[in-house]
Amino acid sequence: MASPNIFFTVAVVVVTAFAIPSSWATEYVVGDEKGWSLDFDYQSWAAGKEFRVGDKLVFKYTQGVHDVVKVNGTEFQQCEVINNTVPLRTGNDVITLLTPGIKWYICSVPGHCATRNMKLSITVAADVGSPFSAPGPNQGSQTPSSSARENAASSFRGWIAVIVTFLGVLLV
Ligand SMILES: *[C@@H]1O[C@H](CO)[C@@H](O)[C@H](O)[C@H]1NC(C)=O
Ligand SMILES: *[C@@H]1O[C@H](CO)[C@@H](O)[C@H](O)[C@H]1NC(C)=O
Ligand SMILES: [Cu+2]
Repeated sequence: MASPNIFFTVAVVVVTAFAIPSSWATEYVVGDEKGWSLDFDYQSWAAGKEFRVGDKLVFKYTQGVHDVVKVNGTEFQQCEVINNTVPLRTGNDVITLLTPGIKWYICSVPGHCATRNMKLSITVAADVGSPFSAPGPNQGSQTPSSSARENAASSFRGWIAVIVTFLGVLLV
């Protein structure tokens, strides 16, 4: 008959493996020190980054000067909010990336998107941090740095699992 401690250990390992990736979510300040502002190249800013489900975008700007609206591809192209989405206006708007796919954000102040480049489009990848999740469809196109990050994450989780299992065995 297996000891209840075995089940406890297995439960701890599983919970640990799931909990670690979410604690590694990244918070991106859009535009870094420039924030959400006029004439900044947000496409270049986004180009080298690997956005994942669970990560956060923070739009920083002077309240009342700009806003942030999540739009679709058409609205992004036309720099126009058609969908009467309520803009975010706090000056420190935090958006958690909840689903994978392409996301579009613009400033709805007239001219700011169309002529002053206040438009950001990013691609959010699925969170592949859990050892139990299947490889994402973007697996083949990953940059070396993100692969390295994942490998490091996997081996770190692996070691945590080994240590937790060892402690669990000691308890039995
Ligand atoms: C458009 O608005 C509808 C209803 O308010 C919402 O469900 C949908 O997600 C919006 N689409 C986009 C691209 O924001
Ligand atoms: C974007 O939203 C508008 C308004 O809801 C809609 O008319 C348009 O077809 C949408 N475009 C895409 C690509 O979903
Ligand atoms: Cu603006």
